[in-house]
Amino acid sequence: MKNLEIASLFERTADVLALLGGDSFRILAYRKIARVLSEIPHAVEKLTPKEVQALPGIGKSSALRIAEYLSTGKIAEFEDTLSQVPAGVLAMTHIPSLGPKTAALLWKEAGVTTIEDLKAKIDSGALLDLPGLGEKKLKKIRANLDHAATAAGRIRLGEALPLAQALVDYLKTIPGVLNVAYCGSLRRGRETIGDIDIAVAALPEHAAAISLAVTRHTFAASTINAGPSKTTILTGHGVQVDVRVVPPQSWGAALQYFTGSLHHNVKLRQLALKKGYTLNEFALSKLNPDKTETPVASETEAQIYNALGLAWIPPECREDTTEIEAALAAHQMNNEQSTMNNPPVFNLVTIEQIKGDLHTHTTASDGSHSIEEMVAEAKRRGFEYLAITDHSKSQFQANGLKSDRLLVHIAMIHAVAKEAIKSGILVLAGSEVDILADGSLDYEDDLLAKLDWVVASPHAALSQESDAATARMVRVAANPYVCVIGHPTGRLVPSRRGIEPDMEKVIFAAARSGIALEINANTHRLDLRDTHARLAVQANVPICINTDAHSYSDFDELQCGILTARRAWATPQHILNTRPLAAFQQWLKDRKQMAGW
Ligand code: DGT
Ligand code: CA
Ligand code: CA
Ligand code: ZN
Repeated sequence: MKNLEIASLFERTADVLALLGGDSFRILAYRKIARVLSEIPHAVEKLTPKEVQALPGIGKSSALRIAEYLSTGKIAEFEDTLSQVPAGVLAMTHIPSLGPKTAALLWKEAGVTTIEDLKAKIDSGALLDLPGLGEKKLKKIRANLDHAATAAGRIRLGEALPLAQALVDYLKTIPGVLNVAYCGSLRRGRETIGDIDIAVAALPEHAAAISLAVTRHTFAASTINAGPSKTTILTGHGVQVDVRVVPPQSWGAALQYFTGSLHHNVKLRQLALKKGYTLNEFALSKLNPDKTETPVASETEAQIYNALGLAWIPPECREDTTEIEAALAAHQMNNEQSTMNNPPVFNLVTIEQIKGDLHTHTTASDGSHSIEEMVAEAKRRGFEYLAITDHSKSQFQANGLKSDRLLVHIAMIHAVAKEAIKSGILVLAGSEVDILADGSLDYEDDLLAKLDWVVASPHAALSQESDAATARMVRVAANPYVCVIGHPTGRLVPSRRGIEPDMEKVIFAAARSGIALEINANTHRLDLRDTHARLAVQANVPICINTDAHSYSDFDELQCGILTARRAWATPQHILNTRPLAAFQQWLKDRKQMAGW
């Protein structure tokens, strides 16, 4: 698939244009194209020119550029743009506190072309005379350069969540803090997080003390900026945290603004302008004929969305993927109550609604706890059902079970299940069966028939061609012994791409045979990823949000799976394991009857 290659070319070109002071609309448009290309489920090389042009944000000229890349392996115009800026200068723009403007200044006025060069020139004092930089700013840049390796990268959702939550809990204890929440990509539940954004509501007289408190937190390895309205720290692991203090009456506007996404906010501001308003981090305001502004909404997000004629939009949906259109329709339909209730389309699944986990491991393969221990933990967490699904024989490095061991294991699970059901929890004797490269399963049919539950997952042959991967997954979806396909692409965040089947075909195959697809909640996987899960939601294919727990703490990652499902606009009806025990058992019974199992 060429999608990511082309996306990164558009992204890099946008970076270079920003450095050269190019047209901001064009820069934004290229970034949007990059995002769209990286998220569509189809290989772009398989789309017709017409289909490419029908993608959101892609006009005729960009469609031509993409076609040019597909036939020649490059885009001449972009090559030209890219050649105007040295790679080291481009890399500098990804250092926090060193945006495109400063990078251009350092390059053009001081001849800095690499990060090493920049470090040396700061240390020797050679840059002190540059206009618009100053000693303080240079010190900040120097501090960031030491963390450049991590600061330029992104961290996983599951790593960022506990950090941000700890900071939010801490800030709640600081005098004068009236409200505090994390915003940005973290609140939207993205799989990776560039930096953590935190908004605080407080009266101006408390701002300085709050800023000081942030810089004194144990996480703050260094302070990049400590102003009254914005404080930026770096944690020991090089994660940047931006904390912004806003007046209490601007709370909703600030939450909305700093949650983004950028593209969602751009659309929202356009809508505001069309209605004669302006929108910023302080308020939605009416533009008067004499150019003054009168605030109309700012205290809550719902007030702002409603004043624009929209239903409130859950943060996870704010990615400029038709959520504004949906909110417009929902608000019109439900004008009176929209501030009270979410309209059905935005009534997204919550963690409290999850009734069971259908993919877990024990010491029989590579888990850390016994069957009894996993059942007790599941019960403690309030689950009504649990599937024990240890690895199959091909996963020898994970101590996968050979046929004879599986038979004993099934008997042991059933013995535990007999006791467990008395206390209200259904325990299923399952297996996580490898999907072999050709789409067949890792056990014989007569053995599979003895199981209560089968998760079929790809673990090997993850670099096969897209067409082979499609055939593999379509074939396994038709296997009567499969209940759910686990982590369907086998990708790892952020390092392994996994297989890239045509997801629409895989989802169609799942729909046809009545099986479920998994959102694996492990923060390294999140597979189905958000965009794939959204296709499954649209096709009404049931989704299991499973933790794939190998130990007790893995159950905590359920939250990452929930966020991914919410990014897919999944309501509880779309999620199989929100069903109460009886309804879930009925689904399984129907599945087995239909498959002749
Ligand atoms: P990240 O940190 O790369 O994972 O992604 P975000 O979405 O958290 O982006 P970030 O941290 O740069 O900014 C947080 C939010 O603040 C962003 O989603 C929208 C808003 N924001 C940031 N910069 C701008 C801007 O230049 N214009 C507008 N309208 N909003 C911005
Ligand atoms: Ca951020
Ligand atoms: Ca930020
Ligand atoms: Zn597993």
